Amino acid sequence: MDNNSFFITTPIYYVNDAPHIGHAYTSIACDVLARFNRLNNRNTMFLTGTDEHGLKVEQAAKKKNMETKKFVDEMSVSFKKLTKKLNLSNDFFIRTTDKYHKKASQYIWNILKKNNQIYLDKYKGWYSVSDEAYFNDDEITIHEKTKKKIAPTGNEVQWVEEESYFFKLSKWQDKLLEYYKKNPDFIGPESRKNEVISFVKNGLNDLSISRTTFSWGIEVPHDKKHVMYVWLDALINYLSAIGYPDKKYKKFWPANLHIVGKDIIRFHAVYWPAFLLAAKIKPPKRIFAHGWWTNEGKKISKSLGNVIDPDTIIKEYGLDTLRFFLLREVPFGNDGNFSKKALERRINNDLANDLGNLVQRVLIIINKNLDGKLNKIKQIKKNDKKLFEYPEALLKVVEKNYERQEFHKVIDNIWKLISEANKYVDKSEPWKLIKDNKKRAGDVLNILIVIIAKIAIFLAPIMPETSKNILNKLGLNINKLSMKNIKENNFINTNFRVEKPEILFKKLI
Ligand code: ME8
Repeated sequence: MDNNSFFITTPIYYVNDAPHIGHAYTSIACDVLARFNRLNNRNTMFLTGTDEHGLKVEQAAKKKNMETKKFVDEMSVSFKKLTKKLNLSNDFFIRTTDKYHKKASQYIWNILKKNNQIYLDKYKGWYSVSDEAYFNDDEITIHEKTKKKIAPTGNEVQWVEEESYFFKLSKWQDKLLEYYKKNPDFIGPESRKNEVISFVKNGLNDLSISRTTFSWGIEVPHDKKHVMYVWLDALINYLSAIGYPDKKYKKFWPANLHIVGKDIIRFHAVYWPAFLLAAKIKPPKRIFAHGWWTNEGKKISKSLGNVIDPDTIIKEYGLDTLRFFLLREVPFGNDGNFSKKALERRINNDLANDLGNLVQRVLIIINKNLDGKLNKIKQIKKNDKKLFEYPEALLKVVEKNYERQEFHKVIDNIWKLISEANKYVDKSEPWKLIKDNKKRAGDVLNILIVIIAKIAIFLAPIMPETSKNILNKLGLNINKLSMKNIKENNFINTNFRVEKPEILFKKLI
């Protein structure tokens, strides 16, 4: 693996239904990390896509009376469209119905077979189509109202008895535990890590990895009756998308980070490393499982009719606002509640009052009193130092925050700089200085310009359009900047004249 590379992935989403705010959340988080790493000059690969096989998808197509392939083609487009609507910077979009992916999956199957990791037997047990997962007897309960048998996820299960290939997962229990110990950063956050470890400690059953009662999947090599278990097929996307089995996959493998929701941590932190170790491929470096969003306090579900369409929120409040809100409101890893009130509060306080106001008042004074002209700073005084030196220290903190996927801390820390800058404006009162000491006023304002430009660079991964907009007002372009500029001050465009700025964020009443 190239040491300077950064490979980040979202889960690939099932195409049984339209994308919603939960999918948007994971994708935005990954996008922020991809953008940050690119700005930090790392060779970045950001992958997302759609998971198109399995019974759940096949049944969804049937419900719509559509031919399955036609259905998945259409549904996949809606996820692809979402990447544009969210301004994702993904380098690739994988579909598991693509040929190269099928080939890579069969290739891995053959390796597992050759390595004596697979055997043929009969599966007898519970299966939840909604979760595409098998459950043990002791995990099943009866639903109070419907009296139906349900998995711990709340989804209905059905009894399955069929011939199936099994993966010798039980054999990997100790090796997995050893792996978690040796690689303490493999699973985040800590609470999920403990959950996974205790699950594995409880003992692992061999895993059924093929089905025979339907055909919407990747054919098992040399046994046409079977299709691969959709999770084996899906997890392999992380390899097939970067060229596996061709050696070029090594440029980005092992992946730096798989970000997933807490619902699918078991598949990523138990099954996936076991499959990989069994195939003699290195596991990814880290898996982070974030929390679950509810809508105004209620579980988001189609049957409750409270699914949040990201498109509606974007139309009402703007994309960058949504990106900001999702990552600011809830510590990454915790569950969160989506409420319009909370969103509006963030717009009014953080965006309009703090960020918007800073940019607005500084640019207006420059436009009005200095003819819009930006200038080199002539003299840094003692009182300027705290603010002037803040960004470089902030960069170190933010890098650490990003390494731990602490987006809320990243934003909180950037806002400390914004608040420091606003305090500096209040204290130095450039509107007064301009009358008494124009030279000093010029320095104060040009110091603020450097700070605002740096704030915009810090914001670029999180709010790309807002950042572009601010930089535009200063005659700068993010494509010509990087995190390196945080450490220097000579990138300001002193040939540029600042125009009377338009308001960045309007307050909502
Ligand atoms: O599980 N809150 O796909 P999926 C937060 N195809 N995140 C949410 C969410 C919510 N309410 N709802 C969904 C699959 N998500 C498999 C993955 S990967 C090899 C295969 C997000 O369409 C979250 O990231 O059910 C969750 O893990 C993912 O969508 C599940 O998407």
